[in-house]
Amino acid sequence: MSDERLYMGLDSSTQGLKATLVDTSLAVVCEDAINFDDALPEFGTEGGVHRHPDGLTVTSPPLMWVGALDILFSRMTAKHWPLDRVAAISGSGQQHGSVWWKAGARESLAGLRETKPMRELLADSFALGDSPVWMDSSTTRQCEALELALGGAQAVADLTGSRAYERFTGNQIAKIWQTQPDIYEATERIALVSSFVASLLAGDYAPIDHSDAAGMNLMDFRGRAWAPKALDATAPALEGKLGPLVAAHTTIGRIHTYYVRRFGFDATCRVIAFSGDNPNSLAGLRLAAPGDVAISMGTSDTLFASMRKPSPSGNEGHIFPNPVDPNAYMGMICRKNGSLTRETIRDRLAAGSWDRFNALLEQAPVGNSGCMGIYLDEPEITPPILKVGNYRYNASGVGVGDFEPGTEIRALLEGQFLSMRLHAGQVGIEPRRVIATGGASVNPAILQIVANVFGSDVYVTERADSASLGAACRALHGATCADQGRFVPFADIMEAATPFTKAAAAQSAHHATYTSMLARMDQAEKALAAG
Ligand code: ADP
Ligand code: XUL
Repeated sequence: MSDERLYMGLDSSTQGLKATLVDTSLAVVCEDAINFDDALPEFGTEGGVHRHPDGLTVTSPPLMWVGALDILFSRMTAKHWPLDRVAAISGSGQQHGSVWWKAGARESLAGLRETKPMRELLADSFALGDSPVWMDSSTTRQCEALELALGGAQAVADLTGSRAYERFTGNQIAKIWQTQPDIYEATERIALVSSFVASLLAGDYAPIDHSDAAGMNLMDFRGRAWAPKALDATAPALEGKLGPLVAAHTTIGRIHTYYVRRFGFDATCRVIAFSGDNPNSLAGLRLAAPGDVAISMGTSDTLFASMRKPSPSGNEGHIFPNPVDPNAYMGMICRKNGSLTRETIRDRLAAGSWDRFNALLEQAPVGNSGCMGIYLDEPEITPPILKVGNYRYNASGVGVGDFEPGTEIRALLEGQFLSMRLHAGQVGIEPRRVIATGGASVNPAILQIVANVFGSDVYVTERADSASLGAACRALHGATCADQGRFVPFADIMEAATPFTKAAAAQSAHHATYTSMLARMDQAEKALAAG
């Protein structure tokens, strides 16, 4: 039996909880995942969330995330994962979601007893039973107020890295303070999903890391400190409820004895600060070279790249501190209508089969003979279009009611990635090489469209789960920094990682077809955004 040290990454995402265990050469030793809807049906979520009747509010119960951790760790011991060899754990959480710990929760965390599931021990620890998550778009009023208080959208972006966005945690906090002040008062600590899961492992409130904190509209993203002006414009006495900020490679504590006694972890196992799913994916995909761009197709579709000189925009896109390089940043755009919107059309036209979906796609030619579509099941983030609906345009740009199945599927996919290219360009991201990840990155037909729309070859990693893999790599990075008592460059850690595989090559004629469609997509989106 080897006694080599292992490193664990957890990813508490929108739809499920995943775990990846790697060795020091970053080879995956074990992995597992559970889906919230299937494993914890008693919480009544769909796609991991509760959608409220207003069409804007979207929440998830934090106790479900706790229950998922109970189940996943129990499965690890049942499958004999070598948990006693885990030297460090880090993790990833869907960004922006907040967890509202009630006064007294800190004692419950510290006093976790291994005789019971965590879910029972923490059942009474939340001031808010249903947490706002990133899909929520109900805080337009609070966003307007923040921009007014700070001197406009560009001023908010210059300070925090993004203009005010509905899902960003500060605006969600402002809404709770204004509409449910008793809940705000009863709250001792507001965590992000990432720092929340870290708290469960460390048995104490965990600090928020700089990268995920940049998704709150509350931090000075260059100074990496809470911005007093933004805090004051959000809610009273907020800093005390947010706690400290740390760099993502920081050791925040050792694993709580609960996990040692119940699941067999070693008592010296470090907990490294958790971060958001997109920052973790950036780490897992080791994006460092200029022009290396990741497209993550999970519940949301995101596009991001590492950057040295950030130029935050008052119109769109986000800048976060880079989670593995204290001197760098990451630029990102996020589309809400990603995998779930593809699933809606797959279920309607292809009886739930991705193979059938891909076969129908091939019935329509590249460029779709000029037909285009914008499909919004949810209010969109990029571009900001709050009115949901399916918008179809014929080759002359005239709106039409429906398309043949093949044309419909092609219009959906081409529209999603044309839009992504358009907005990536607007925040100064120009891909030379695309690395694809997330659930939909296993689909070769989707990857071919991505390659042709962007005119870049598309690469994939061995596994589509870059967030939990990235978290495992960050666990190794954080532990190495702590052991050596200095910041070790992340590239040194990642030297052992397997190279990417080319999965789709760009075809220049098709790329030209897509380039010629961009202006029409821009026009159509602007018309919808203007209402
Ligand atoms: P998240 O991390 O946001 O929970 P994942 O990265 O796990 O999401 O991606 C889940 C999504 O992957 C599902 O919603 C599903 O639509 C999509 N997916 C899985 N397999 C395929 C496929 N073959 N083609 C397209 N999409 C797929
Ligand atoms: C990013 C965003 C989503 C979530 C869930 O800003 O809102 O990508 O992180 O994946």
